[in-house]
Amino acid sequence: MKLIIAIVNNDDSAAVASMLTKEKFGVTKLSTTGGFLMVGNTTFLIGAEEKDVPLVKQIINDFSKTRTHEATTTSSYGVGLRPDEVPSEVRVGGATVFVLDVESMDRY
Ligand code: 2BA
Repeated sequence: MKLIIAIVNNDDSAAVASMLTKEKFGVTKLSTTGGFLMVGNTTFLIGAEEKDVPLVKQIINDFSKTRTHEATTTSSYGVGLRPDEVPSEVRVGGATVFVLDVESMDRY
């Protein structure tokens, strides 16, 4: 079994969750914040059999769009916009996906 951790743009999270659950995958959604831009994103935890990992990745890929986001030189410090700052565009996502081995999964 594998644990898929997928960080997805908030705007795509409803469609990703909907398609994954439609395909009968178990999904947990966490509200998270990117450490660089300090804006909200969504992290999915998905426990799946190894044979199903390509389908899970495909769904995430199909429903996660790449976007540009305005960042500032202080974005990475989480201190927000200052009046003298020059914003610049940062390319974000589709999705960032990790696949981990799972030793066991139990429901009590
Ligand atoms: P953020 O950390 O807010 O990063 C948003 C975007 O800013 C990134 O898009 C990337 O284009 C840029 N960026 C991030 N760190 C940077 C840095 N140190 N210098 C310059 N530009 C930087 P993505 O790569 O698509 O990442 C989207 C979100 O996925 C991230 O939001 C973070 O929440 C997560 N993420 C990405 N890589 C990760 C990793 N290796 N480990 C954990 N989470 C990760």
